[in-house]
Amino acid sequence: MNKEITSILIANRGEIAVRIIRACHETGIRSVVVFSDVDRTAPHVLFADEAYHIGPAPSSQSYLVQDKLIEVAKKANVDAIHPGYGFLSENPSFARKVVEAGLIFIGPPASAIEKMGDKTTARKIMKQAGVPIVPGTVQPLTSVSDAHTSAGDIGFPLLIKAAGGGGGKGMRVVESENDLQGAFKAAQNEARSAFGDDRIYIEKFVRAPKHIEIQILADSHGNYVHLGERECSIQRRHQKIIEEAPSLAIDETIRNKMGEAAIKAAQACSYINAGTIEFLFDADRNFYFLEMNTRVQVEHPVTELITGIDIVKEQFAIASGKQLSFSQSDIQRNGHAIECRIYAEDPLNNFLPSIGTVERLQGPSGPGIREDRGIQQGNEISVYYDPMVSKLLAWGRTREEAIKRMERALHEYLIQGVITNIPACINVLRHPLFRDGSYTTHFMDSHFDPEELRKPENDEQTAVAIAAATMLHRQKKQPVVHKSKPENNNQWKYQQRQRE
Ligand code: MV4
Repeated sequence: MNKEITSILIANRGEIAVRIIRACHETGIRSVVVFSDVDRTAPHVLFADEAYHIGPAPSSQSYLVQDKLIEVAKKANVDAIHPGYGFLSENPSFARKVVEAGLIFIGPPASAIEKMGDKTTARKIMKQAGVPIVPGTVQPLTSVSDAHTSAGDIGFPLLIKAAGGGGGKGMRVVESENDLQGAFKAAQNEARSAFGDDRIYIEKFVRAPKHIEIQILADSHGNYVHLGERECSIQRRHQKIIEEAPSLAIDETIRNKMGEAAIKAAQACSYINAGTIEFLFDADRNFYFLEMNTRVQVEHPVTELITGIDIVKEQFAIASGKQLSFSQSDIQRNGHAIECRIYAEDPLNNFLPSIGTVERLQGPSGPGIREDRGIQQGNEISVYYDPMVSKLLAWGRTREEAIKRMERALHEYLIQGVITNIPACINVLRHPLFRDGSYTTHFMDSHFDPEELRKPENDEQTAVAIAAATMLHRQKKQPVVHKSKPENNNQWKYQQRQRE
């Protein structure tokens, strides 16, 4: 059953490629990467043992071309392919092709990806397995009259979702019977053009939920463990911004219940490898299965920091047929971890990506700080890929300590050439609803005002820290000039000036 892995092709780019390379190098595995035209000088190319050019910048001609990736895997004579997240990571045909080519896919079986990719199939499986799902239909609806019948059972408000979708695309809230027919037709059309699949279903609409997810690991010998929750309610348009663990809303009793439900969910689809079960968590502390992510997630380091488990190394071990080296009772959670995703985007321009060259980049470090980053000074933030620059993580013995460290690290962060959401992250961390843990998925829309970022007096600490950081790098060229008032009294303005 053991199939030794001595080399891996990483079918990805950016920070996750670097993350996987690091795990390779800690385990003596040869790391092979691929790169597009614009990624020639990207860190994943520089860090890997070998790198192969696979095509032009658009992912459709490079990182998404399945046959090219398998061809490189053969040429480089690797044992396995790690897909990372995004790109081909949740494409069951790719997982199948990899296996048919005689390679190990470092991820779940194609059948599990396929089942969980279809949202009504996933609901049906979870219902049968006794995992709580949001009240609603488990079959796609075929007609408006079907929808009326189901709506009668479920009640309003309800949410229309696309069976072939996920990630929030094609969802529609329906407040009353009058709106049902129109919403049904519109959702059907939207789903057809977005996914080429017009099957839709309905669920009871849960107002202002929290997003809580459980990390699981499953080996090929039938052992399952959960690593507890991450709370990911701070998001905008289904793009997560801040994640933390543990969640203030989850006590040990609920954690155990959700953990058991997550394991049942994984068992129900014969899952193997690392996976995440997403739940909605409502004001009455009910939890409902939402989706299963059949890949390593962006925010996996939050769990690594509080458990000490290296999730990527576990993925390698599982894929090579080893048993999990620990059981549920061995897993301990220690302290608190927070992740801020640093995006090159402009909160004052509707969060649009800030495209350009990263002229200067110096990440923070120091006690309790981890930064997973896939770009370096001189690289471009381009229109071709996700504008995430970096994942900044802070660990503390308490939540307070983790927050303080994160704020300190955000202040240390020096980046010039593109505008980032760093000031926005600082503002969220300081918000009373973040501090007391009562925030929900509505937080960014209801309580975050980008205009606040324009107020210099709002951000005295940022101003001081930025002035200090500016001086630090000026020291290289000229003596430090001490000023009683910082010259750049607002990080956003500072970033603006750098770009002009
Ligand atoms: C919901 C919901 C409320 N009620 N389903 C959004 C993404 C997709 N995975 C499912 N989503 C939601 N489903 C019911 N029945 C609210 C959301 C939702 C959400 C969920 C998780 C994280 C952030 C969110 C932001 C808005 C809406």
